[in-house]
Amino acid sequence: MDNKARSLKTDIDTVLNNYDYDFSKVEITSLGNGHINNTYKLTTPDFEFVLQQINHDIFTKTVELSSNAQKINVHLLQKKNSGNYPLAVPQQVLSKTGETCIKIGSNYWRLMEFINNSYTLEEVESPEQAALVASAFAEFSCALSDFPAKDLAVIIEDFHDISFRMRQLKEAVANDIQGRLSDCQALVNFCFAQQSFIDHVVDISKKLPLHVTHNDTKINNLLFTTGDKPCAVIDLDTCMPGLLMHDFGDMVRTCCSNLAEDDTSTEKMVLKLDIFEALISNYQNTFADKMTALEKESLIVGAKLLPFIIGTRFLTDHLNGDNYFQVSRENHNLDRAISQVQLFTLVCEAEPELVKLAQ
Ligand code: ADP
Ligand code: GN1
Ligand code: MG
Repeated sequence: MDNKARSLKTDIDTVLNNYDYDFSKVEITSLGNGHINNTYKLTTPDFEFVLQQINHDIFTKTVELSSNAQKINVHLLQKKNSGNYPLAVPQQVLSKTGETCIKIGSNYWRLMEFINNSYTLEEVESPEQAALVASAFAEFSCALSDFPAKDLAVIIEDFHDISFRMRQLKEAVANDIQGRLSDCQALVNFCFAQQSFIDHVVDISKKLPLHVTHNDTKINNLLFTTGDKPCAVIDLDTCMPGLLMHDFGDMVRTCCSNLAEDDTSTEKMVLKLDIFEALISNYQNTFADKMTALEKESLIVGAKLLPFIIGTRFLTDHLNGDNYFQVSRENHNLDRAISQVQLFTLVCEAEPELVKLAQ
């Protein structure tokens, strides 16, 4: 064990002393491909848990974050118990003093129930699977349609506000603190040239109703079980009042490309139209009359917006020196930005076909 691993083990032991379970024999392994938090699986002879170190630099309202998740879980569990929510609701485990999240030194941690026999996928393989994915995320928002949105703390202000994200990009470009601008000037110019699309997003956003949305519906925030069936929505960190087009758009972003988010062979990127059709028809059908005509129309705007907005966020982070998203290689955020902007371009080009598939 190196020093880093030893220090992590010591921290985790201290964290676990706060819980009423026997962790004397515990195996710790890393979990998932999240870009923000550090997540571990804990296995004891009797139980399995998920332990998460919440990134406090990004989630500055850490206590509110776990308290939001608690409120949502209580609501979803009631729905489930009355037969109105088909998925599992992974519970946060309360500490000995009843807390949903605990602070050790300067770090925040929480313990969660591990859903048995579950795993995540990074890619959707068939339209049938895409249909299940869309229904699962739609069931999640539908079950929260009578949740009082004002009871949720806003964890990250202006999270999907494209004007805010463009201002952040403009600032990063003006400062160019890492001297990286010259390598990505063309991409920056491309982003700023999308003003008419941005204006359209701003205009339609004002006319759409707020829902409690997940705001990070990438495919690996869904747990699957035997037979690749979705069994739980996870990663509730950014659940806030928001727009359905954002949740739908992030599903398209992570299900409809044949390439991973950070794949550098962007010339080989194609949009999987059969997957798109399965996503949109099942998302709309699950909402049924809970979705307005304008919301239905907005889903295609969301399909363009999410690759674009996340592409600009990766580009901003690249210019700022990779402070936000975890990176594992040089230019990782730039690679992600190039790939997401390419996906945005493909979705825009395919728009006439997407509109037909949405009918
Ligand atoms: P991040 O915010 O870093 O994306 P997540 O909450 O998505 O963190 O968790 C990271 C990974 O941990 C997930 O992709 C999944 O593999 C696993 N995971 C999280 N919660 C659970 C759970 N309750 N049961 C089983 N696995 C889980
Ligand atoms: C982050 O935490 P994770 O990896 O599920 C990010 C999302 C991005 C995503 C891109 C709080 O999600 O907004 O879409 O990376 N989460 C936050 O993969 O910024
Ligand atoms: Mg996640």
